[in-house]
Amino acid sequence: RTALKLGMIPADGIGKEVLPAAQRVLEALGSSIPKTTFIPLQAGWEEFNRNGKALPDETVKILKEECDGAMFGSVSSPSHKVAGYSSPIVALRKHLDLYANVRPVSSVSIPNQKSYHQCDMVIVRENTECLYIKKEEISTNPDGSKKAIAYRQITSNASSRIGKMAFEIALRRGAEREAARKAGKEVWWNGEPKVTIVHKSNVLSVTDGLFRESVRAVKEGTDRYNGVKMEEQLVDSMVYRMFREPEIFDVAVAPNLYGDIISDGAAALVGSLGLVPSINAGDDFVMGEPVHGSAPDIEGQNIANPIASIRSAALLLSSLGYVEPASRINAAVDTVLAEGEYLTPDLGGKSSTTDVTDAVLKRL
Ligand code: NAD
Ligand code: K
Ligand code: MN
Repeated sequence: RTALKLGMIPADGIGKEVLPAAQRVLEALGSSIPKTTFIPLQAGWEEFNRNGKALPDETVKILKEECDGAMFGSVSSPSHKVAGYSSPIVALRKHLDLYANVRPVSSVSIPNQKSYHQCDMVIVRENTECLYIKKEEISTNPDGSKKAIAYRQITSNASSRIGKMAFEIALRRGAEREAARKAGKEVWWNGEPKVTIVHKSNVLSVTDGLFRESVRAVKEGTDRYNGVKMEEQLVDSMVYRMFREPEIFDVAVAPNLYGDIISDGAAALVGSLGLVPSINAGDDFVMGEPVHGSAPDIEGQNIANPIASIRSAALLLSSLGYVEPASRINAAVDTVLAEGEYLTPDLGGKSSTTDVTDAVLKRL
C-alpha cells in the first residue's frame, strides 16, 4: 500500500475523546506508515437522535468501498427499548462480517499502584451470534403476567471459525514467546500455548454443546495445533479462576455474551477498562475499538483514559501488517505507564486525556 484510508467512528460519550487521541498517535507515526487519510464517519445514539438512524447507510458504504480499516469509539445504547434504535456496533460487526473480537488483556507495571495479578491473556469473543442476534419476544399470559423469551443462536460455522482464530493466535503467541526467550528477554509464561474453551454446556448442552464440539474439532481435525494445549472451563468457574490465578490463561475462546462479560472482568484484573483494547476482525476487514463503553459518568471532562483506544490503533496497524510501528506505540504506552507520572484518575492519577496522549506522543 502507498496510502491508507481509515474510517473513524467516535460515536458517543468518551468515544469522542479517546478516538481523537488514537488518531493523533497514528498521525505522529509520520512516514513509518503509508500516508494515512482519516475519514470521519457517523454512528451512535446521538446520531440516531439527530437523523433517526444509529448506523447511517453512508457509513457502511464508505467503510466497505473506501476504507482499508477503521476505528470505533463507543456507543451510548439506552437500557430501555427505543423504537427504531438498534446498537450500531452490533450492526457494524454483522455488516462487515467482523466475526471475532480479539481482546488482549495484560498486566502493566505502574509505580505505587496496588499490585495486580500477573496476567497476559487474549480473550477471543465470537462476535456475530449467541444472544446478540437480538431475537426477543414478549407475550402476556391469561393472568396478565408477562413472559419474555430470547433466542440464542450458535452455529457450527461461526464456532469453528472463531475456534480456528483462537488456535492461530495461540500458535502465534507461542512463537513470539519462543523468539523473545531466544533473544534473552524475560518471558514469565513458560508453559505451552493453550486455548481455553469457555462454555456452560453442563446446562446448555445443545447450544454451548455445539460451540464446545465445534471448537474442539478445530484442533482434533489437524496436526497444525499439536503444540497447542486445549482445555475447557465452565463460564462461572472461568470467572473464579481468572480472579484467583489469571496467570494460568493464555488464549480463551468464548461465545459472544460470555466473552463480553469475562473481558470486562479481566479488565478489572489489570487495573482499568481504560487500558484494554480490541479489534473486531473478519477475513476482509478490521476495526479497532476500546473494550469500554461510552462512560457517561465521566464524559465531557477530558479525564477518560485514552490508552485502550491508542492500543486499539496499534492492534489495527499490526493486523494491517505494520507490526513495527504498532510496537512503537505499545512501547511508548508502556513507558508512560511505567513512569507513572501521567495517569488518568481511573489509574489513581490526576492527568487528563490530553496529558496522557501528549506523554505517549513524546515517547513515540
Ligand atoms: P462503560 O464501559 O462505559 O463504563 C464502565 C465503568 O468504567 C465506568 O465507571 C466508566 O467511567 C469506566 N471507564 C470506562 N472506560 C473508561 C476509560 N477509558 N477511562 C476511564 N474510565 C473508564 O460501561 P457502562 O457504564 O456499563 O455503559 C455505558 C454505556 O456504554 C451504555 O450505554 C452501554 O450500552 C455502552 N457500551 C458500549 C459499548 C461499545 O461501544 N462497544 C460497550 C460497552 C458499553
Ligand atoms: K467500545
Ligand atoms: Mn462489553
